[in-house]
Amino acid sequence: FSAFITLCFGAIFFLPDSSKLLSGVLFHSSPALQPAADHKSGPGARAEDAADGRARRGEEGAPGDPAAALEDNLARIRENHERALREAKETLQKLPEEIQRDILLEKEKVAQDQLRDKAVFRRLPPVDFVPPIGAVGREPADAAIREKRAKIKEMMKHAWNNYKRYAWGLNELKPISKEGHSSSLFGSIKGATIVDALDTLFIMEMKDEFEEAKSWVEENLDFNVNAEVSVFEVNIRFVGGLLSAYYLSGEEIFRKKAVELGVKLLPAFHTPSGIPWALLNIKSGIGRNWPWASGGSSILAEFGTLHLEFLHLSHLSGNPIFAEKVMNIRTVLNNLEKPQGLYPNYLNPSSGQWGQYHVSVGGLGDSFYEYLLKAWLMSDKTDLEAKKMYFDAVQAIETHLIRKSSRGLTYIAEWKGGLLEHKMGHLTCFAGGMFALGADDAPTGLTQHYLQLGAEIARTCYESYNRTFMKLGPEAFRFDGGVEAIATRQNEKYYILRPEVVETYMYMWRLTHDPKYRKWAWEAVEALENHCRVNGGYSGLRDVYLRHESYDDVQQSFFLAETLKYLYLIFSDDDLLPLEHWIFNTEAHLLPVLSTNKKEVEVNEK
Ligand code: DMJ
Repeated sequence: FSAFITLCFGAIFFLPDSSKLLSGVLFHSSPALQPAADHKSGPGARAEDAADGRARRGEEGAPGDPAAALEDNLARIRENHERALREAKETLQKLPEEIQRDILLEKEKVAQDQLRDKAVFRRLPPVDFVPPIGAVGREPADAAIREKRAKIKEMMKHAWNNYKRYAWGLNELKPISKEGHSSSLFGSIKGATIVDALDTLFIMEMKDEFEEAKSWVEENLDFNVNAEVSVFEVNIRFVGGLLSAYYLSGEEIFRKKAVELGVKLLPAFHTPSGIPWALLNIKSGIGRNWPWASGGSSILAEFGTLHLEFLHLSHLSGNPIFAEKVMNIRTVLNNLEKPQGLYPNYLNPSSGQWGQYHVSVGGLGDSFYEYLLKAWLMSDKTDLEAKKMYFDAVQAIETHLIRKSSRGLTYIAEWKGGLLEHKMGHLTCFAGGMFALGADDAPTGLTQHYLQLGAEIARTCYESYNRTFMKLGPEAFRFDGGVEAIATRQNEKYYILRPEVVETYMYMWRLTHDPKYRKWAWEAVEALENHCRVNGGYSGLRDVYLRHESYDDVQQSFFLAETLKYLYLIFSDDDLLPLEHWIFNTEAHLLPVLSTNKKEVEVNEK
């Protein structure tokens, strides 16, 4: 045993970079990196979740035999832990020189791969820029709507000007302290707010601001940094933001930067299964997973939310490598058995097997489902495999996760090894828009059903806002213990300027033109103005049920990328960014439908 421990410490302290390699395997409780803002898990949360699951045994909605399901789940956890331990032991049975040699070999391989990948960037071919459809719209004819739209543009100016004044070039703004804010999600990459805001500035016709943002990108946006980043966050905000800015403006700098960053992310896929790591050092090319994720797993909502951007990277670079990487993710998923047709949130990139059986349409799962539907739509409806995967998944979600409260509110619960937790996250509220957006292509006879489901989720999420003092929704709300659509735990009462509820209003408005969506959206605007607006910008709130604001002092970059963009679109005519031409990535960045892929992806009837 003592030899084992000595070897452990030897490996960790004396070998260069070995801690990085080993930490994903050994130190699952390492506090060095916090989980992504949207992935509020962590060792503590996991234990609490397990306890909750036990308390809820036999509750309404739990399918099958709960005791057997729990036993199954425990067996799987045990098996995962044993496997991780075996892998750690195998590594540590090697001599320190052997471990060092392995690390050097791995480093060399990564360096060679990076050299090969960089060649992609050097050979960037000329492309014909296709002028964007509906990138700027007309003024709405109705004066009252025009005024509301102008108000939302003024909000964007307030958010932008304060970022510019107090945090220019940094990732985000602290609107109370009036200084910059940096999250570990982007490592030392800078300028998240600038890149996230580019397309919103463009469609709002804030031309001077767009030009200053473009100049900053040209002169300062630097990916040659020694930084460990979240692959998912960097992809949706930076790659997505740059692609969107390119497709709207035709400015080459954005294409060049998007491909340059895409190349930097490629080493994340160097795993035995090709399922990418969650975290990647973009200088060394070494990746690992969140220490809190089940048995060293990658996260469904992270590796499942690269598809749209990576297809566009291949399209704009003329190199298929990006598309190949994400199509391989799909192959791995299609070859796996799915419990009750559901996709667990955790997948181990080394074994290619599922981790814990947790299923969620909110945090950890959400945008994977969104990207299945949007892959279908973005392919000009030729990617039949994506369509099938989406509708199969939605059917399983309806059967096992969607429930109605006793007073008639439809909600999407979380599924933990066969047991339901009757809680819905703010993040989950995007699903109303998703169901409605997919309705047209639903299996025969189900179009109306999915539109209706979208409307019911929109109503539930509206209630989660309306039942608070601030009229802004909490991070999570529950349907148990006698409450409906209300947060009961203190750590779920915050609102961080998230977009998902107004995102669903936007799709529902576009698809139904029911005036209540404009009414609800305007209530959200008023609440933002009354409670989140401060001199230095917009701040999140710690508790939406309190009578007085307690600010979290962060103006999230997605407030400019998503929340304000969706609100602006709700008060614009439909010819601004028509849905049949544009796909919104999960950060609301715009990607045009790619009609050139016809017939490339057929259904895999496995
Ligand atoms: C955004 O970064 C994206 O919408 C992501 O898919 C989920 N979370 C945030 C906003 O809440």
